[in-house]
Amino acid sequence: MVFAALWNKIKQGLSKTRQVFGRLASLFRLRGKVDKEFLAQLEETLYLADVGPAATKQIVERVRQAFLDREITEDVLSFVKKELVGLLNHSDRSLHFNPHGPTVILVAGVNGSGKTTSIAKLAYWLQQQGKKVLLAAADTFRAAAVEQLTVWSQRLGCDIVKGEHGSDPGAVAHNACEAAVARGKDVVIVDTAGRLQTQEHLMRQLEKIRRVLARQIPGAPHEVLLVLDATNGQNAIQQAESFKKAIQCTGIILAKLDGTAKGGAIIPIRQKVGLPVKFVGLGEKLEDLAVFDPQAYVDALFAD
Ligand SMILES: Nc1nc2c(ncn2[C@@H]2O[C@H](COP(=O)(O)OP(=O)(O)OP(=O)(O)O)[C@@H](O)[C@H]2O)c(=O)[nH]1
Ligand SMILES: [Mg+2]
Repeated sequence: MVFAALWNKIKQGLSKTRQVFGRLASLFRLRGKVDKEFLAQLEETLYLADVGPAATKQIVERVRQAFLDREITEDVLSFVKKELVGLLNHSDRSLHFNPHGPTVILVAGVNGSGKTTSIAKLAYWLQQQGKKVLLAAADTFRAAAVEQLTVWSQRLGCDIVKGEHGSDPGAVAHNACEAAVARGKDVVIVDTAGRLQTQEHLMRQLEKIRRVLARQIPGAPHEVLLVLDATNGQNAIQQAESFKKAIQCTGIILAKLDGTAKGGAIIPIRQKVGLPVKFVGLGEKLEDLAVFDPQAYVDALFAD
């Protein structure tokens, strides 16, 4: 996507969160000084945006130390932006590709977090880069789940491997890898059934799918992406912590950012969980996925 179009999409997708951060921008304009009152308002705004207690405290403290009793200049805003970008940076944000054969991406998350839709969007994004994608419908738990992914595969014009309703998801994963190798595909994306991190047997099932993939293709899964629903705000953090422990996730897709003012939650997700956010979901259409870029994200939060 051209940069201007992507920029507009991020801005538009973040419109609810931007309303909260817009208050910060007017706060900078209205108050003449960084004083106690200013710091209290800064704290409240960051809190409202779901930036979380730890990061909020850290930012307020840094601003206090750097600017207390000083006139408000553009510097305060750029200082806060720089702090936010710093909190979001992660050296490992790019997608890991397998240089020797198909890249396997396993996708997991709680029920309804946006996995299947994000998979379709990710497949589209990869296709735009000339990659040949194969989808694996390993959510055999619900018949409708296979249908949903099938409809997406038809729209995308890509292959799909599926199993009978109720069949073993590991077998679907196995067949998908075989098909991808035989047909010379570049990327296999494996959809899985939604599960709660507390459902141990279902978490073990994910672990099994993972082992099947590893046996089929060296180094697989090359990515284990956890899809989080941004509207869950702080609750998403607990999910991320448990999933990370159970299935060694490599990154996060933060979906549904367009539907929430809790876009600031991306900061504690990064800070507390320590997993990089690799993509953000900004709507329900195929084009509504963006590679996560901390600078663009923070700029968009404060954009008019
Ligand atoms: N607004 C918006 N809606 C989204 C986004 N991603 C997913 N959705 C919607 O969220 C709902 C659930 O999405 P799915 O992709 O089916 O979620 P899932 O995690 O696969 O659900 P299960 O397979 O039932 O666990 C659907 O109505 C999607 O259209 C997004 O980025 N923005
Ligand atoms: Mg699904």
